Amino acid sequence: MSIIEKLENNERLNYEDAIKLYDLDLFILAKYANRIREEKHGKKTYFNINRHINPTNICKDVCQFCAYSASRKNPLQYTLTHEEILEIVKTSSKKDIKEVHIVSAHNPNTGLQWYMDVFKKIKENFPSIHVKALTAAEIHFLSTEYNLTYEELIAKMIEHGIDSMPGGGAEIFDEKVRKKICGGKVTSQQWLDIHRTWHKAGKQSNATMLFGHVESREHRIDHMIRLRDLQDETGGFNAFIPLVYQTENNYLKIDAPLTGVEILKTYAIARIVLDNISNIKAYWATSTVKLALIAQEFGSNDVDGTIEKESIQSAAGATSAKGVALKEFVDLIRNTGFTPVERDSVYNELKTW
Ligand code: V47
Repeated sequence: MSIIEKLENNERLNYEDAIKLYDLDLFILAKYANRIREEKHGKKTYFNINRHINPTNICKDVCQFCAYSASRKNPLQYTLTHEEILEIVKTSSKKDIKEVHIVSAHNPNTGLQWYMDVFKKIKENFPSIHVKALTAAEIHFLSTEYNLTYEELIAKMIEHGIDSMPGGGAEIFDEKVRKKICGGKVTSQQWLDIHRTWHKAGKQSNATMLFGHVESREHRIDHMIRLRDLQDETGGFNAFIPLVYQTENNYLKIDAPLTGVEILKTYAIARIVLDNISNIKAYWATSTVKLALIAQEFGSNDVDGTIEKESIQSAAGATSAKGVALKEFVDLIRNTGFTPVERDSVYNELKTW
């Protein structure tokens, strides 16, 4: 059966089929990706009102793509106190945020309780705010550093008030590429095991993929299929987030950044291949707001949130440092013919704007 026939029949694609998708014309892909988007979500585009907080940039690991962590490329080390973090949450809570998204570097100097107690303090002071925190890369770092199993650490996370896990640290699962770009940190198998353990504890998470560096199209498909397999097993992923590689201030020199067509093809292919992950998020901080809006026509149904302050991608050249204003965000979604729907962190609908 040809790939077009399989798409027409809405069949699950295997690795070999999925590779062929990249050879299709962008607008053919758009037709099928959009058909699935419309079946699942109609014209709704989800976003949330959230605040990103990055408590420390001191990192034991050296990932070649990272411009955020303190290193030779970024000599400005910082570690926020819990009081400073609570003050940030307090200020943001007045703007009606529903979520704090907390991601740190792997700081070996703070002790485990510095990582854990802040979540408890946020929950005690702001019980209605969803705490999305600790990537699988951080969990692996903490479990190694403090000699805890993933199960033990996850039990502590839940006890300290973490509601869901963000999707960071996945990068690209292919072992050879991973060794080149982030050797030494959480392995692909460990990343998947941590999310499996989190899902088995009854919790939900997201999954990312960093693309546009030294990986090939085959590596992206392999990444998506490994996620699809785990999702078949647990059903715990809410969203897949392809992160477009930002090229500045890091060690990985890329001569030819991705074209808009390649980025849109990747969103569309993610929508087609990941038939068991409901939400495909065009994270505007890495795609740009404009391309995230266009991506709505290519299978994606989520643009992340207002963010307020963003440090990881903006350190590598993205224009996301200050987030985006709520009204502007909503108007942009509406003006592109979609319905802006505010969601909570686990995709319950809160308000149609
Ligand atoms: O895993 C680091 C990425 C991620 C660069 O779960 C870079 O809702 C692009 O995971 N260019 C952390 N990306 C951010 C993240 C995330 C973001 C938004 C929403 C969610 C969610 C998760 O940032 C890391 C890494 O892959 N990153 N450096 C860079 N130069």
